[in-house]
Amino acid sequence: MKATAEANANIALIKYWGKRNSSLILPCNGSISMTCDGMHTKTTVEFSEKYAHDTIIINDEELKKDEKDILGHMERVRKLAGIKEHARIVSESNFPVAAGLASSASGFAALTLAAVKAAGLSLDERELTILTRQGSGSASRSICEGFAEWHRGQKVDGTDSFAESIARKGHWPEFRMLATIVQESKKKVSSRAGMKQTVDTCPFYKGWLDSVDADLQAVREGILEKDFSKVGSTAEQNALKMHATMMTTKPAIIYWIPATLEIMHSVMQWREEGLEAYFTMDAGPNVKVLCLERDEKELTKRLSSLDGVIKTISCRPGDGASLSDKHLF
Ligand code: 2P0
Repeated sequence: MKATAEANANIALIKYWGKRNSSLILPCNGSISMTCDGMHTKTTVEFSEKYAHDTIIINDEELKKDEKDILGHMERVRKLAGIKEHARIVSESNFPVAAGLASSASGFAALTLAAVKAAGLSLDERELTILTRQGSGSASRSICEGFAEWHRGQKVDGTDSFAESIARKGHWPEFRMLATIVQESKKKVSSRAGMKQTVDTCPFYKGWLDSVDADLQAVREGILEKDFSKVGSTAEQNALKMHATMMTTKPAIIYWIPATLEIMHSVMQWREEGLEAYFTMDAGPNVKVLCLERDEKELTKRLSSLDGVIKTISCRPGDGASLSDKHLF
C-alpha cells in the first residue's frame, strides 16, 4: 500500500478566482493553465496499520499545524477506497512554497495520485481531477498534460467540474513561462482566504464573472491556433482584472511589491519596443512572464538585471501527473 507520484505546478492563463461551493471546491468560473515542466512535487504515500495517525513531511519538515486540508483529503481517499489505515506522506518540491507559485497545485495533484494508487483505487483521469479538485481547486489542472482547462460545471454535486488537457505539451513546445521570483517568503493572505473575501466584499466581482467566458474562449482558441499575441494579451488582462477585484475588497489585498510593478512596466516597455512578452501574477508578488522560445534568453537576461529580482525559472508546457517507482522512503 505504498505509491509515489510526481506532478508539476501549473500557471493559470485564465484565473480561478472565487468558489460557488467551498466544501466541494466548485469554482464560480472556469480556468485555463499551462502545466509547467520545471516546477514539480514528488510525493510518496504509504497506508499501513503500523501508523497510529497520518504523518506529513514536506521538504524534510514534519507538518504539525496547517495540515487540516491534507488530512481532510486523506479521509476522502480512505472513504472512497473503504480502508481505515493511516498514512505516512513524504513530499518534496523543487520551488518556493506558498509564494504564489502554485505549490498547493502540484502538491495536491501528486498527493492525490499517490494516495489513490496506494489505496488500491483505480480512477480515470477525469475522476482523478474531480477528486484532486476537492483537495485544492487549481490542483485539478496539474493532473493534466500541456494546457489544461478546469470546467466550472453546473451541477451542485460537482460531477461536471473536472479538468482536461486541451492541448498536449508537444502542441506548442515553443511556449515559455518565466517565473520571476521577487519574494520567497510565505504570503500573508492565502488564495483561499483572498478569493472568499473577494466574493464576499468586492463590488466589481460581477464584472469579473461577466467577462471571464470571453477570456476563456480567446485563450482556448489562441492555444489551439498557437496565436501567442492572443493568448498573452488575454492572459495579461485577465490577471489584471483578478488583481483589480482583490485590491477592491474590504480590507484591500495588495500582493504586489515594488519589484512586481518594476517587472510589469518593463515588460510593457519591451513589448512597445518589439520584444513580445506578457505578464501574469497569481496570489502573490512574483511575476510570470509569458514569451516564446526565440526571446527566452534575452528576456531572462533583462529580467535578471531588474532591481529586486532574485531569480527566474523557465518552464515550458509539461507532463501531467504520473506514477513513479522511486519512493521517497
Ligand atoms: C489560479 N489561484 O487559477 C488562481 C489564480 C491563485 C490566483 O488557484 O482554495 O490554492 O485550494 O481551491 O487552488 C490558488 O487557489 O485554492 C489559485 P483552493 P487554490 O491558479
